[in-house]
Amino acid sequence: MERTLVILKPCTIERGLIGEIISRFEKKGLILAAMKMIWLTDKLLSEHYAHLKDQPFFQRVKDAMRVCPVIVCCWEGLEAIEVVRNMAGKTNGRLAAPGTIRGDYSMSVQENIVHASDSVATAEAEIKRFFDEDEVYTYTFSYLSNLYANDEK
Ligand code: IDP
Ligand code: MG
Repeated sequence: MERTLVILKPCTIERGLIGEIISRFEKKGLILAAMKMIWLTDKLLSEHYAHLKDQPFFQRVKDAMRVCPVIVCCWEGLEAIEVVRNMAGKTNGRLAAPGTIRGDYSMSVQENIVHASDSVATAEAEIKRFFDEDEVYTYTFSYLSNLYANDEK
């Protein structure tokens, strides 16, 4: 099983879409391993978006993530990182395919509803960045046999 980090961005909180977005991950069959609401700091965001530090929109993107508290969550499942990235869709909401989260809820490159880890290495680093070890739970679901075949688990 893999774990991946998702952030519901301020645009999602302010538009009242928390339940709808969380519900998509639940319905897909991902298991919630951790979740909390936090007000991000510029320092944490500089780390999180370090790959954008030379972009003209770096500060603007960080500021947009601090408009209000966000919800960070960790979802678990087989190949969860790729599954969640595919569910999120392309960065630009206008180009994201209908049926994806960004494709269904976003008209913007910046205000694009969710952050989702993009590789095994980033998922591991991002989960550590936002959660203490004892905030990420391991537990078994009785309905796991309905989600996966025996040889998939
Ligand atoms: P991703 O979120 O699809 O992984 P990244 O390239 O990692 O995309 O960029 C992180 C975030 O920075 C995006 O989700 C978006 O909010 C913002 N961003 C990326 N490119 C642009 C841009 O060209 N203009 C404004 N904001 C951008
Ligand atoms: Mg990214």
